[in-house]
Amino acid sequence: MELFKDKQFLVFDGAMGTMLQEAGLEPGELPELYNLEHSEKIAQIHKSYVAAGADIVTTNTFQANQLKLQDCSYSVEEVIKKGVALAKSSNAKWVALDIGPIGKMLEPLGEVSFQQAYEIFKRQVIAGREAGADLILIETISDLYEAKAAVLAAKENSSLPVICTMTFQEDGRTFVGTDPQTATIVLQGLGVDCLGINCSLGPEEMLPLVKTVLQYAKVPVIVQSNAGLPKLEGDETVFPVGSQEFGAYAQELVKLGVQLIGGCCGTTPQHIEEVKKVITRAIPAERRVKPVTCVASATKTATINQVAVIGERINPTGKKRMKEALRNNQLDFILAEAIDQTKAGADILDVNVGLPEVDECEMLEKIVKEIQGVVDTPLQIDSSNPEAIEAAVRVYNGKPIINSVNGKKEWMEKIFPIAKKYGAALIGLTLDEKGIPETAEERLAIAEKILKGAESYGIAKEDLIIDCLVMTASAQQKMVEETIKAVALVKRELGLKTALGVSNVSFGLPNRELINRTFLAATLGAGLNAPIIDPLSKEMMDTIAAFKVLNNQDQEAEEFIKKITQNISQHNQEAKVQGEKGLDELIIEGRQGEVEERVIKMLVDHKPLHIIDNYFIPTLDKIGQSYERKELFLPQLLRSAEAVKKGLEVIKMKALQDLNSSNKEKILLATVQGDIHDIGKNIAKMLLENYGFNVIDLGKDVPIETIVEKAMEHDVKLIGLSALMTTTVRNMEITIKALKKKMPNCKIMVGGAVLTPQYAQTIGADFYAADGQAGIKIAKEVYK
Ligand code: THG
Repeated sequence: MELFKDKQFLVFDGAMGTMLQEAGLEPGELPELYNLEHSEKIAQIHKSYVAAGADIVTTNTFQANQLKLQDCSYSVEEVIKKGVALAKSSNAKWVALDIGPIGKMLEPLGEVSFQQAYEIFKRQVIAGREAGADLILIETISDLYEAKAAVLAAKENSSLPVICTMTFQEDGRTFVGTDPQTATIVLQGLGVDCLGINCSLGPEEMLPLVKTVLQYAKVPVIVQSNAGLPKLEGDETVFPVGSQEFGAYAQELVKLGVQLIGGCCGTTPQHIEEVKKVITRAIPAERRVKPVTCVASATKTATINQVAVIGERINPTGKKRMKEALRNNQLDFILAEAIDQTKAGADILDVNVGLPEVDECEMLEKIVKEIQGVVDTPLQIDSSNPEAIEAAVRVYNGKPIINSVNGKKEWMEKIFPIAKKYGAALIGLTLDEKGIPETAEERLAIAEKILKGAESYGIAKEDLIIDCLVMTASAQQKMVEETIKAVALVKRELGLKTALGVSNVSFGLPNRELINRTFLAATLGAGLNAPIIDPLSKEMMDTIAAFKVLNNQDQEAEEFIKKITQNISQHNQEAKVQGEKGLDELIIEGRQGEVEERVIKMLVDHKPLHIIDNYFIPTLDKIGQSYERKELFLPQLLRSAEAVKKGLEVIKMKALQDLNSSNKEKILLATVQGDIHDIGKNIAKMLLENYGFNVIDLGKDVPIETIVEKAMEHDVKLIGLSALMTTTVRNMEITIKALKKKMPNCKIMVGGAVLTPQYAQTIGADFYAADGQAGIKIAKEVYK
C-alpha cells in the first residue's frame, strides 16, 4: 500500500459516534446528517484527533448509504462529499472514506441480494472517490458476504487502497459465524491492502483474535478496538478502558506485529494520543506468515495440508439421476448430495453442472448459492466455461477452488485473472496444446509452466494445486505408474500441493472400488493431498482414515478409532430403522422439501399438534442449544428454521381445512422492527391457530406504526410481540409504549430468547410467554 512507502506504522483516529453523543447527538439521530447540519462539530472532532497524532482520519460517513438516507433530504453524494471535505479540513495526512454495513441482512439470511449490496456500496465508493478520499475503510462488518460485496465495489470502482475490518463477538466469531482465520483468508484473497478487526470488543478480548489474523495475513494488520466492553451504569453506557491502559494494549499489539492502530466506540483523542506515543518509539516486529493452502466457506476454512477429501458427486457425468435433476431444476436432489457428502466427511465439494442443454452460467451461480445455504463445506467450482466459473466465483461467499486451468496458453490467460481477482485457489491440469504427456517428467514441466504463469499474475504459489491426471488402467495401463511418479515429482521439485480424480482409473474394469482404493493408497503414498472421490464410498474413506494413521497425521489414531466405532454403531442403527431419517434429522439438516413431504405423510396418522409438540419444538430446542454451544451458526439455525416453516405451512393448510376459522377470538402477532428472526413467532402462531384462535400475523421486522395501526383496525384484545436479539428488544419496548398509548385496554404478551419475565415487566408487557404453550395459556386467560 502506498501509505506504507515510508512508514511502518500508522495511527488511525478514534471514535466518532460516541464523541458525537457527548456533543449532543440524540438516540435515533443519524450522525451523518451532522456533516451538513452541525459541520463545525464534525470538523472539531477530526481536528482533535489530528492534534492527538492521528495520521489518518475517518470520514463521518459510516451509514451514508442509500438505505439509511432514504427518508432524509440529503443524497448519499451530498453527505459523503461534505464528509470528505470536513475530514480534509483537519489537515490530516490521509482521509479514509468510511463505509459501514448497509444495515440489512443479505441473502440467504435476509432479503438484500449480493448485487443490490454491491450497488449500494458502489455509489458510496464513487462519491468518496470523487470527493477526494485517499483510501477506503470498510468496517464493522459481521457478514463476510457483505464484506465481499463492499470490497469488490471498492476495487472495481476506484483505484484507492482498501482496508477492511470485521467485527467479532466475545465467542470469537462474527454475528453470522465467521471466524478470524476465515475472514483473513477470504478478504486477503479479494485483494484488500490491509485487514483486521474493529468494534464490539475491547483490546483485551481482541488479542487472541488478532493473533489468529496475524498468523494468516500477508498484508498489514489493523486493530481498532473499543475502549473496553461497554457497561451500563444507571442510564449511561460507560467504556471502562482509559487512555493509559489503551496505550499499554497498543504496545502489546505492536509487539505482535500490528501496524495500524486506532480506536472504535468509547475512544477519545486522549486514547489516540497514547497510541501515538507508543507508535513513535515502536520497533517493527518481525512477522513470518507461513503459506498455507486454504479454501473457505463463510464459516469454515479447510486447510489442504496433508490430505483433504474433495467430494465428486455433484457432477452429471455418468449419473442419470443427477442429469435429470439438472434438467428439471430439482435442486433438492442436488442439495441432498451436498449434505450427504458433507456428513460422510468430505472436506471440500466439487460442483459441476455442465450439461449441453443447461445454461451453465445461470445454473452454476444458482446452485453454488443454494449449496451454501445448506452446508458450510467449502466449494470447488468445476467447469470448462470461464464465464460460468467467474459468475459462480463472484457470488461465492468464501474462498473457492477453481477446477481448473491447464497448461494451454489461451486457457491460462482466461483463468488466471479470475483466480487472482477473487482470490480463488486453483487446480492446474498437466496438459497443454500437445495433449497429456506420457511421462512424469513432461507433466512436471507443464506443472512448472502453470506455476510460472500463475506467479506472473500474482497468484500465490500455495494457491496452486496440481492435478497430474489419472488415465484408465484398462486402456492406458502403463500411464498409471507415470501419474503416481508425477505426483511425487511435483511435490518434490515444485513443493506444490496435488489433486487427482481418483476414480477415473477404474473405468472399464470390474470391482472398480477395489481398483480405486488400491490406486488411492498408492497415490497417497506418493504425496497426494486432495483426492477427488466419492465420499459415500466407505472403502475409500476408510482407506484415507487408515492412511492418516500411517502417515502420522491422525495423532494416536484418535480419528481412526472414532470412525471405526462409529461405523459399528451406525451399522446397528441402520439395521433398526432401515435407513429412514427421522423428521428431526431432516430439520437439523435443513432439508426443506423432505420435511414438507414427511409432514404430509405424518398428518395421515398424527394430529398437527402432536407433530409440533413432539418433533418441531424439541428439535428446535436441540438446535437452539447447539447454537448456544457454538456447534452450529446462524446460517444453519436459519436453514433449520426454514425447514420447520415449510412443515408448518403444510400443517397450516391442514388446520385451515379442519377448522371453521370465521368467528374466533383474534390475536395479533408480530416480530418487532429490526428483527428478522420469526421462527418463535411462527410456532406460537401455529399453536394458537390449532387452539382455535384467529391469528393476524404481521410478519417480521414490522414497523411500530404498522403494529399500532393494525391492532386498532382489528380491535384486538391480545397482541404477541417477539424479538430474538438484544438489540431489538429496545424496539419491543417502544412498540409496547405506542400500543398502550392508543389502546390502553389491550393486553400484550412478549417472547424471545433474550427476554426474561423480569425484563418483560420492565418494558411494560402484561405477560411473558416462555414458549408457544405459554402463549396458549395466556390467550385462554385473556379470552376466558
Ligand atoms: N481431475 C479434476 N477434476 C475432475 C476429475 C479429474 N472432475 C471430474 C472427475 N475427474 C472427477 N469426478 C467424478 C465425478 C463423477 C464420476 C467420476 C468422477 C462418476 N463416477 C461413476 C461412473 O464413472 O460411472 C458413476 C458413479 C455413480 O453411479 O454414482 O460418474 O480427474 N481436477
